Amino acid sequence: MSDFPVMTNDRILRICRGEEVDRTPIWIMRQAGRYLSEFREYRKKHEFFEICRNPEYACEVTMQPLRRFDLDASIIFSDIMVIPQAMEMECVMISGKGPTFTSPLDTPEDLDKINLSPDVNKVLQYVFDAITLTRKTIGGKQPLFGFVGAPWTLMAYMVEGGGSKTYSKAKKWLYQYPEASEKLLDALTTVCIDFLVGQARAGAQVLQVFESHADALSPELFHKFTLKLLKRIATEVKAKLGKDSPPVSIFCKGGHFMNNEFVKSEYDIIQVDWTISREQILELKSKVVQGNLDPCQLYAPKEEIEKATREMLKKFEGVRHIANLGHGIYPDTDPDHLRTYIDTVHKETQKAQA
Ligand code: 1CP
Repeated sequence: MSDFPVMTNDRILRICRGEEVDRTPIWIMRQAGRYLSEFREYRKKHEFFEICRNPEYACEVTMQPLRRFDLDASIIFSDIMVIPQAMEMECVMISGKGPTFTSPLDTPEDLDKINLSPDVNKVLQYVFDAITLTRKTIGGKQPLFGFVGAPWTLMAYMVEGGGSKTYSKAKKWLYQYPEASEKLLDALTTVCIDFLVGQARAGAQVLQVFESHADALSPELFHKFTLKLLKRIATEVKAKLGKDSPPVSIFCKGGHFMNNEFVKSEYDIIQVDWTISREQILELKSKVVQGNLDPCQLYAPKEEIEKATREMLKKFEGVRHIANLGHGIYPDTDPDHLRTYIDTVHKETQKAQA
């Protein structure tokens, strides 16, 4: 790892170590993507998963938002679906629909048709190569995030076959086939751990776990099926990496009752969505808290974005804060409105030079 460029912007890493920073750092979930014309142009030439699998393409697309905006982090261009693909489930990206599985899991017998323990270092090596190349290309100007989809979120897609409003098919598994569900979730957890460890070894400097469908779960289901697995991910990743472990971040979308559980965990960063109150944020204060402007706020006129940004910053006063949105940026967002958000965070939080 020693031949990586020296970091010239390490605000996020400093915040995670509890050190002072000159201004609140900011990055954006889904900062590379369809709201950028250069990304849409690139996608005309290359299929989505072809970009993920080719380290040079993935690097190029990761760099696109960094060239436009004054961001404090990058996130490797990939998708959470690379894990189900590694488990030998076919998943294709359908325009206007999103990731789609050709043969979703229907009954527990279908678990025999997939590979529950893939050799991550072999089948996902392309992600590690993309991370190493991208970290070198960024040249120390921003730290690089690696990520995984959390086990429940991955299971939800593998059973539903794609996005869903209710996740009722996947929840049906939890109620009807609890043992098979646990078997699948446990296998996914092991893959998540190996994959995050590999990403850190390849050069990822922060790791984020996306539990994007936490909001489908009741507190009972959350406690029964996923909390212990999410905690295991942070604990085992850190145990395997030892003192070199990067900070690890957890995002349970829509899960306030879940956030408090991570105060007593190995996670360093808790990402929150826009529905959380100042009081709830303060309960997470012993951790770094990341978030949380509503991505729809970026549809408002620029003056209103500036005002909402100042209000958001106030909610995080006294907390170690990494600014972000409360969920990924939407494809029809005007990039200039995102610039207003980023620049306002920097301007409002810049400390006077000593
Ligand atoms: O800069 C970046 O963040 C880009 C890298 C990235 C990441 C971190 C992509 C590219 N996807 C993700 C994570 C991801 N993928 C999550 C977790 C974060 C979140 O909650 O938003 C999830 C749930 C997915 C699944 C996914 N992939 C969806 C949602 C499907 C649904 O209906 O629930 C979609 C639409 C995708 C496709 C996708 N992934 C990434 C991009 C740029 C796109 C657009 C597709 C395209 O270019 O055709």
